Amino acid sequence: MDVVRVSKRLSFVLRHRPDSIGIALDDAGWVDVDVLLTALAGHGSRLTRAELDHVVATNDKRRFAFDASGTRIRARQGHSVAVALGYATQTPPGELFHGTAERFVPAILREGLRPGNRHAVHLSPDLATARTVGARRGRPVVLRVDAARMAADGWAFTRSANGVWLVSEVPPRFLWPAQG
Ligand code: HQG
Repeated sequence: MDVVRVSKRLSFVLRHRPDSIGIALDDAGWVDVDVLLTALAGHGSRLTRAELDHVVATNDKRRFAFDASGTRIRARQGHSVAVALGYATQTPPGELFHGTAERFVPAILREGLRPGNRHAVHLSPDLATARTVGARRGRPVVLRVDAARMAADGWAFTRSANGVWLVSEVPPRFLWPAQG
């Protein structure tokens, strides 16, 4: 089994296109594991439950989660389909980071961080993680987010179980380039 390939397929199905294999997610993004495995098998990706467990357990960014009973699975974040993930609002650390590619910086400083196709803007708890995220798209630049002031102004932050902070948008007044 190619673990990375399976992870990418799961991300695609569980975040963006469950319909591509003929399944539907519930309101919180869950689908029965049996339903998922049967649908994947019917669309060219035969996978055992043990293999799925392995992918979920070893995923570098803990992208997927089983429910408490282990009978349902969902993506922890990153959806473009409508789901209510149900993470509690939390007070963020004083500052958070966003890694992006150099070419996006002028637009971001002008109009703020927008969620794009996803539901939320994704923020990293540390500079190194943000740089890695930014490097996916080109020469990385890290922006610092004044999360303390945003929280004080009433913006709701949630934290995914893998440490990614989510917020609906970040207006430009809370952003500035980070050094290093
Ligand atoms: C940029 C991965 C122009 C934004 C990563 C980013 C992360 C703007 C891109 C997670 C903009 C959207 C999320 C504006 C934002 N003008 N560009 N106003 N506002 N952008 O992939 O944060 O592997 O949707 O900077 O590791 O890069 O999927 O978001 O470059 O944690 O689990 O628009 O995805 O995790 O790109 O990445 P994305 P992201 P996974």
